[in-house]
Amino acid sequence: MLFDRKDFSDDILLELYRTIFLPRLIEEKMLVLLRQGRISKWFSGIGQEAISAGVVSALAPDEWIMPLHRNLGIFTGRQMPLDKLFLQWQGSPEGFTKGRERSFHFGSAEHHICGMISHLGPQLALADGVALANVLKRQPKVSLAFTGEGGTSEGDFHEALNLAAVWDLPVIFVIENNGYGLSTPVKEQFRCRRLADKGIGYGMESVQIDGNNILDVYDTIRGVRQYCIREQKPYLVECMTFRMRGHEEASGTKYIPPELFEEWGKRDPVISYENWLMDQGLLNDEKRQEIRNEFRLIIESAVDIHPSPVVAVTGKELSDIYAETPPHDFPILSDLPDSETTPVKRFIDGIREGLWQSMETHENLVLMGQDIAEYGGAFKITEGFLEKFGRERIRNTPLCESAVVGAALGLSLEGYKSVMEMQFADFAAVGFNQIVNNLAKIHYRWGQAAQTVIRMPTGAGVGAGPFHSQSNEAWFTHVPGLKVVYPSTPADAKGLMNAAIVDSNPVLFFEHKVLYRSITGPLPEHYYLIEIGKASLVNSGTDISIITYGAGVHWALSLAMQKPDISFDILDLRSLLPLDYDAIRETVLKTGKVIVLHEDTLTGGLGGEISAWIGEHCFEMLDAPVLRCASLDTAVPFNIELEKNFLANARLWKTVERLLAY
Ligand SMILES: Cc1ncc(C[n+]2csc(CCOP(=O)(O)OP(=O)(O)O)c2C)c(N)n1
Repeated sequence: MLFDRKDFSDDILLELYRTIFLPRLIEEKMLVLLRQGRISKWFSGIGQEAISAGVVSALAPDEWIMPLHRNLGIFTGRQMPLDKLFLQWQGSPEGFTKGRERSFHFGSAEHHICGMISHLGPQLALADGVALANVLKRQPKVSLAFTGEGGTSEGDFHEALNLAAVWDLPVIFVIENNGYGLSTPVKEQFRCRRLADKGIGYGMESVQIDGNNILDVYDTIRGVRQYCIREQKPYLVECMTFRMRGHEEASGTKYIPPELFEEWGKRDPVISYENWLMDQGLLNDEKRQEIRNEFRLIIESAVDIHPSPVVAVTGKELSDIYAETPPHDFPILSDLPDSETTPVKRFIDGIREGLWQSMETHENLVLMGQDIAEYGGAFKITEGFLEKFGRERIRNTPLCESAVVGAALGLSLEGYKSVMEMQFADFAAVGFNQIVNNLAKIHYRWGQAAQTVIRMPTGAGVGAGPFHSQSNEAWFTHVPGLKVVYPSTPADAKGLMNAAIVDSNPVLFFEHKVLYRSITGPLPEHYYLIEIGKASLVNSGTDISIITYGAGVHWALSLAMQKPDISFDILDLRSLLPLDYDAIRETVLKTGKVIVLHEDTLTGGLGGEISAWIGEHCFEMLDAPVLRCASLDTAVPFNIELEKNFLANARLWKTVERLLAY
């Protein structure tokens, strides 16, 4: 292997040796602990250490890195305390994740390392978000994300690279091409000659280098970093390397021809570099032994700290789901606005005013979405925003929902808030993984807040067919870590939008398209919040309770108008996660007869959950079974008559009659 020292000082060359050597020694220890049963799983990076060591040495310590499962050298290179790392790998409550996450699935804001989720590709777009924050702050910094060659087949790879190119983001994407994705060889993974060539397709500079040569990696990343900062552009680096052990320790290596181990064994990144340093007279046996002894001592003393024998279940599990929102003194609107003195506006105006005033209130708020800038968004909600707030904060996106949600999380790592507009709630399906696995779980996993709002124009009633009409809120109310709000009045839309933006957690904001221009109501002019998790009683009565949200509120109110002889207690939930159980209990207590009404389809809808809760907690208060009134268990049909028949409203009166008969 040829090493070119360029103008690197002796000190740098020796420091690089320490950076590549420590993870090798730790891994050797881990293999012993694995055999002893002290750890249960290990993904080895032996043979690939030059990449992590070179990368971490080339970046500034406060530049975010998104490592994967073979990047131990990133964690040690950022000086994470070894004792805590060992506790983490043993699943100890004293590790970085309180025993909640696996070996490398964690990060630390202090070390500017963002922990991976198992799905690999999604991490790439987080680097886009961090890079965007760096651009907005005018900070001369890069972010860097890793992927294996297997991960480059994921759509997330394409989305993240394309977004970085289109937005001119200073991100370094590093592919570790180690020949196999689990057992899948490269010839079954892709057809291009070199993965680096993919850069051309994105309009991005790229290079393929020897990933086993630490000086090549270090020098390349240093140069690429300067390029990205100078040109404000991304860069793709493909590092050729080889995985010397199984995918993980239990999975073996039978599928790899033995001669490959022999061939790559001669190119071992640690030993090759060590030998070169010896040849250069920078290292000798004595010095090498000295470093080895020093590291062994550190490793042994870290291993000696045994995890608490019993995983203490602290009772904090549920309370760690959400990040705490910092205290603030923004006005909270708790009473319904006075309809005499407050200007009456449309539902859509509530959303728009909320966004507008939030943009004025929070300088660190960015809006992102398809066609939201000049065009003003599919529903014209952000019309005029570009002129007022500028192109940096009002960002048109390419068609890439997954990458934009990922970028939102990346922005949040750097303290930015964001609102992403899903053009239609239906399209959240292609950003689903980022929402339910990355945004939702990050705080519980390693204590990182994800402050972002995703706007979800939802619902049927306009003959838009199966993919522009769905009610998919129940996809998300099932996911711990998310908040889900669903206003039905202009005032609630504004207050909940403002509250969602202030909140330190990921909030899905459902806005019913039919309500946009059909519903009006008093809309206070000032900036205010409405507390998330609080329902609103919109009609007080004694015969029957209708617990509902969104369009359901208006169906119920309209029925109450048509049937003045029946006394309806109508509860607008407003927040679906968390639910206001006190308000639910109160209405059940009042009437003893309950319908849960929603536009979402019946099976698996939120109505099932609420009915079950009432059954469990309010059984003695009931005079009849809780009935659910929901849409048909079909896709949303296009034809208007079919759609009317599909919607829950078609069966609301029948359901009321049935309940009254008890
Ligand atoms: C979305 C997804 N599909 C499948 C897997 C299972 N899996 C975990 S690692 C891996 C191989 C990844 O290969 P590569 O990206 O080349 O990285 P390497 O493990 O070689 O470092 C697979 C298939 C996964 N974690 N996530």
